[in-house]
Amino acid sequence: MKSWIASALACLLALTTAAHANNTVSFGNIEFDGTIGTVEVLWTTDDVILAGIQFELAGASITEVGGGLIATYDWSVAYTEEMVLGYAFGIGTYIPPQPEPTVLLEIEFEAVDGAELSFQNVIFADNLAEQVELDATDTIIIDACQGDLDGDGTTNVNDLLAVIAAWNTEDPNGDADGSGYVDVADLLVVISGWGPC
Ligand SMILES: [Ca+2]
Ligand SMILES: [Ca+2]
Repeated sequence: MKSWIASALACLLALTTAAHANNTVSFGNIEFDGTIGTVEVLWTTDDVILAGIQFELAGASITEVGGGLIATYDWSVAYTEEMVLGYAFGIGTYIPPQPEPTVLLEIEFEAVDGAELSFQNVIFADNLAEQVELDATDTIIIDACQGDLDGDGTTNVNDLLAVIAAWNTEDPNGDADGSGYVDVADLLVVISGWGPC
């Protein structure tokens, strides 16, 4: 009897873990000038039909919310400095599954340089008004001087060379996005941050 329960629990756990892996809330592109910025919130799911969202953004004060799928599907949106609330107002406005990470909405914010953004108290509901199991553990460090690897206050060819010198290694001197590895993503960070800051 006990082993039956154990295997049933193990099976349930496996199913739950799979469900977590399917549905993800994460950060996309970010722009930040030292005091104000914009960040994309991405949504990925294989099978959830989304009807409502609620979450808090830690690390910044929200000043505006819009764009993305919630604009495309004409959702009702409300927000405070900390929290975003959005919901479909009619059956035809549910957001269908998004197998690839897709911009759910964009947040304009005020924050201090170097702050870490994260999601808190994330509640996503499907078309049956049931809470969706999801992974919202992504975090992002906001950096007013993106790509400035040598810290001289400007992102230029020296930073590009730092990436190339550390290519395909774990050398932090070339790791512009802080991923722990130096690859094409770091090149893109340097290029997008090009210029004085
Ligand atoms: Ca530099
Ligand atoms: Ca990297």
